[in-house]
Amino acid sequence: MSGLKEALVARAVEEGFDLARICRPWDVPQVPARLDAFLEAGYHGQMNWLAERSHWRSDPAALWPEARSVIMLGESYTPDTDPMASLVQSDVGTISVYARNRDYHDLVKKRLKRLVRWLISEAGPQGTKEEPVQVKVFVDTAPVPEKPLGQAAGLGWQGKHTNLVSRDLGSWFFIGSIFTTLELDTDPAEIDNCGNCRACLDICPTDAFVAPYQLDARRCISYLTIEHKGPVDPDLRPLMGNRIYGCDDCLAVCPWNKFAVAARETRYHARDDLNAPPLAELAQLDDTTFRARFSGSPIKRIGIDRFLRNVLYAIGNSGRADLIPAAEAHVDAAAPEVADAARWALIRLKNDANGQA
Ligand code: B12
Ligand code: SF4
Ligand code: SF4
Repeated sequence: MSGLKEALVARAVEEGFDLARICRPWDVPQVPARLDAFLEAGYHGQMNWLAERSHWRSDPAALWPEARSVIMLGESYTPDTDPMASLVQSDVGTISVYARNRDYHDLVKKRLKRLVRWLISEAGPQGTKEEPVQVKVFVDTAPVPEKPLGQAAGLGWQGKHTNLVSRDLGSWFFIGSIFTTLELDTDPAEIDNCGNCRACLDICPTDAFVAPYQLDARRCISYLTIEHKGPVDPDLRPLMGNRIYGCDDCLAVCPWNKFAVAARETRYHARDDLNAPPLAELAQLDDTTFRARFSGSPIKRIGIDRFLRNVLYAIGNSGRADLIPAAEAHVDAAAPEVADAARWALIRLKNDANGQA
């Protein structure tokens, strides 16, 4: 089915994807043992959903036994400005690049659905009434091992920071997949091109990598700001700096990014008000204004309480006495993690003002 495959790849690029390659669902035999080891060590923290359907997450062939091919797609969200610039501005928050504008789940899903409609209409003899082509699309939230499948299809390799790195797109791309009963020609897997580099391991502010290719998510700022409910371990809070949603440090330092060009999709380019939002302003948001400001953004999912908790940790780390009133306003907050973060921030700022460490 090479004619169909070539047309599919061309169509995927027209739809806005930057990479499209194919593997079989059973091409990731290494995953079960590695996922088990990750879960047994407890590296998933509160993300119980990773453990709950681990039999599917380990084995895409078990997730849907009739599937014969997995079309793996990559979509660039490469920033057009330095993503680390705001980390040194103590009065603003840093939001990770993927969340500075529209939610990729919505955009990638729409593209996948359009591509699938085209595929079904083009599939030819296998798409008969007796044997209709079947497809399922996934992006992020399903129990699918997207990174190992992406490597098996050749989108990129799992770098030492654990994410997929592409020779062309570097570390800045989302992954989506289409499972289908069609037997399409496959592509060769990608090899590891990290070599002796360890830039991502060395820059991590919380030392979250237990070894190259292995992340203890419980220490990762992305996990702490997005997934972790309740108060964060006080030992980790100072290391979070002003990162209020996600973290990009390990991605941003990857030398393979030098080949990446800014994303074609302008709805991933940073909104002006999310590039370096003032912490004092963010601390004033309430449920209604938070929802309005982050409508269509992935940030909306974490809710106002976790968001304020993160903003207050950043305020506590700012060393700025002028932010003391912003923290004081939340010391009696109804949400315990917000009140706790406000008190922690106040103690830290007052100690800073008194010249104590
Ligand atoms: C859970 C999750 C997280 C968790 C855990 C991250 C993690 N590394 O697992 C948290 C919340 C921390 C997270 C953070 C981020 N995430 Co996330 N996340 C996921 C999700 C939903 C599942 C990943 C998973 O299964 N983790 C479980 C562990 C066991 O898997 P793993 O890292 O692949 O672990 C493997 C290695 O340990 C490996 N291994 C062990 N030993 C060895 C040895 C060698 C030699 C090798 C090669 C591998 C290896 O085997 C394990 C099993 O495969 C995927 C979407 C999906 N459905 O796949 C998105 C996904 C991985 N995330 C994504 C992104 C963009 C991010 C962030 C950059 C967001 C941000 N800016 O804050 C950060 C990056 C942090 C980081 N360094 O990983 C993208 C990555 C795109 C890409 N190019 O790879 C994905 C694919 C979502 C998407 N559809 O685009 N994420
Ligand atoms: S996202 Fe940040 S905290 Fe998480 S592993 Fe990468 S550098 Fe470390
Ligand atoms: S920073 Fe270096 S070690 Fe890390 S993923 Fe990129 S090439 Fe690999």
